[in-house]
Amino acid sequence: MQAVAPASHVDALQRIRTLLGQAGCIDAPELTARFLTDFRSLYRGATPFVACPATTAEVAQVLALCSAARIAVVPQGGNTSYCGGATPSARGDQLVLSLHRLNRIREVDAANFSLIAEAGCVLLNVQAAARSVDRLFPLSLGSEGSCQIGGNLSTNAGGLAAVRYGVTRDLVLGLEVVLADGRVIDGLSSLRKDNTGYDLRDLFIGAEGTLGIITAASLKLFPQPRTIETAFIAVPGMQAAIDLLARLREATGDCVTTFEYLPRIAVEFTVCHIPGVSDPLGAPHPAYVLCEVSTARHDPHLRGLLEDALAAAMDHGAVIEATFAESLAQREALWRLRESVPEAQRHEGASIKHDVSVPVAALPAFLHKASTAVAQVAPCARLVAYGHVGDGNLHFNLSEPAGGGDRTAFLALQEDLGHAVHACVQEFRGSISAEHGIGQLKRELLARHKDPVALAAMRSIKQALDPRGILNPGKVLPD
Ligand code: FAD
Ligand code: 2HG
Ligand code: ZN
Repeated sequence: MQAVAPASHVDALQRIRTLLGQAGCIDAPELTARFLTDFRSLYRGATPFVACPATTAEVAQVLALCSAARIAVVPQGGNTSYCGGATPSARGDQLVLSLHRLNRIREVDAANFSLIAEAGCVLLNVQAAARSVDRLFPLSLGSEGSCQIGGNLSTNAGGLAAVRYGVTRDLVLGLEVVLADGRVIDGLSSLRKDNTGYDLRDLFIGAEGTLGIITAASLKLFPQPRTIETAFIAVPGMQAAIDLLARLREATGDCVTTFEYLPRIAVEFTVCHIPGVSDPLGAPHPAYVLCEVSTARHDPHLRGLLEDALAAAMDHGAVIEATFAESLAQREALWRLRESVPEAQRHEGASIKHDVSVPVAALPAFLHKASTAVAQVAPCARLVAYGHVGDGNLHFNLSEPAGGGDRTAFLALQEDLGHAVHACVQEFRGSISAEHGIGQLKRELLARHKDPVALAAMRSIKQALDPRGILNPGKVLPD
């Protein structure tokens, strides 16, 4: 049911409408619909309208008005996140603030290896801006055609090149942030070194819009890779994959850029459901690694180094067979296979996801233990544990039983399965959310797994920066 807004709300909302004009307000239900549910359709919300400011000054004025009238604000980027962080509550009293019109690249500085992008820039466009001056912005996600840099920063996204370049947090030099009361922190520094007190920047990264609205970011760039080798490698299992990672890091002088693990079932799902994807290797194997190594110089020896390392690994039984991308088209096909896994899994019916991380070396033991634990809870569930093992991050996902089994019974086990997996995560001192954040989905989980002193400190920070509690309430922090 739609909440009845108090007079001050009505007045503030009207002033926001006047401020943003027609171009800055989305009202029609057929247009607002996509802002009101999350990518996985887990949540459905409502909003008075979708506010779409086009400048930082407009964001600041909207926040000042919302703060005065105590209207909750739910920032939204590309709306591709997995935990419902960008979806307003169903009450209809939270204002969705879409950043998509704040989409300018303000500056590209090839000499400083940096650029300044507004929050609503689609990630693909940030990458392209870097490429236009022969630089690399290395953040790379399957959703890069629609997620926005503000969303990437706010979720501290990981993605497919973090093993080499780090997560989003590692790629930031400075931020411009609008605070809850409308004041603006101009932290758009392009400095590499700046030890002038508390690092506020890192507070807003990964805060999922609960501490401030990121309006622009100064980002680190890197030299464009000149030599790239991409291999699809069959391995006996996780232990072999982890051994191989260490071997390849050493052999290539730490040039591994991507190291993604795929169990056989993930390849089967994609071959079955994604048009144009085929199995890169002839015979089936227990598991695979999509590995990319790259250097910023022309290096005719890189392929040889990789081949020698793979041959040595083969002698030790850590590699079964491998194939290399010999063209851009083949490279893109291998990446498509990997990036399509989430979509392919959707075609297999309901899934229960666990985005977890443990220390890289603990992955084999974790996988064994957690697989055994879930098999006891749901023997027919199909485990699809894949992902960014170079970062210790597994998408420990379960698909409903094959052949149209009882979906309701499977979903009823969600909590028990979560307990089983997260108990193993805890045992290995891992994380219950490696890269997808907390949103509204994992708030209770956070309460159970976060150190209580850390949680109390988080609450104090929230109170200090958002005393009226208007910034994305109901997200991240447990009640
Ligand atoms: P949104 O979903 O719009 O918002 C995310 C959160 O940030 C919300 O809490 C929102 O309120 C807040 N927010 C958004 N913009 C701002 C802002 N300017 N200021 C303050 N708060 C803001 N994630 C990974 O980490 N690694 C992957 O490999 C990966 N692969 C994916 C593949 C696919 C096919 C899909 C669909 C998703 C994938 N994701 C991945 C998840 C998702 O794309 C990321 O979390 C992404 O960073 C979200 O960006 P967004 O712009 O869509 O943010
Ligand atoms: C990926 O790595 C994304 O492809 C999505 O983070 C993971 O769907 C998932 O569980
Ligand atoms: Zn991922």
